[in-house]
Amino acid sequence: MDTSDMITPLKVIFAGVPDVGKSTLIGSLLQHTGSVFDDQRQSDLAHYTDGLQSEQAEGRTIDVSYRTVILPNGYRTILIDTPGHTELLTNFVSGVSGADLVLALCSTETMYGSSIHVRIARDFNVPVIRVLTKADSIRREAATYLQSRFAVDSVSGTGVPRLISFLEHAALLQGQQRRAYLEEFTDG
Ligand SMILES: Nc1nc2c(ncn2[C@@H]2O[C@H](COP(=O)(O)OP(=O)(O)OP(=O)(O)O)[C@@H](O)[C@H]2O)c(=O)[nH]1
Ligand SMILES: [Mg+2]
Repeated sequence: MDTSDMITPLKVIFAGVPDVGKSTLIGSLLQHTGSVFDDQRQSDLAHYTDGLQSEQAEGRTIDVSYRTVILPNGYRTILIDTPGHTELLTNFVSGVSGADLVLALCSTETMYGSSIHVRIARDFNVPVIRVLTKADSIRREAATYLQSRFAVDSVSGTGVPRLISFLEHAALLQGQQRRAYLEEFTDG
């Protein structure tokens, strides 16, 4: 039996400026949790959520999209991809309401560029946790400098299992316990 049947799934929204790696990280999480069948595997990790022809041609997310993942501990999480481009910010707003958690992605290229998304998330009273992407190419100190709780390289998979463990723990908690756990990791 799916142990998450009686539990509200953890809803995680991925936020950040264009090209920071939101769609690619979701693709990496899908692959690392065994959520894709062999005949569905994509060579470009972003294509699991960027399904539209125009999204793949332009290499950018347009539609908010949702992917349900059964985590290794049997609990369920819903990963929500959003567009980074500011002209599509209304799509981000529609996704953030009702989310348990915002993962605010940053990289050494973008620095604090996702602050507009962070501000919106705070307006909706959703906990925000910073994740450094493209982390293989930088020194460990940069993660500290950028105040990110997690550092991943979605392409090589570095740091992704640790992020999955964190999501597993959050997903098995409910209500206020889940909220309190997430707030422990919240930045500032
Ligand atoms: N090496 C490396 N490349 C990455 C990583 N994350 C993303 N990329 C690359 O960065 C580019 C942009 O990644 P996307 O996942 O499409 O970025 P996005 O944040 O979804 O962009 P928008 O949908 O336009 O907002 C792609 O070429 C990815 O392969 C990473 O962790 N490591
Ligand atoms: Mg994208």
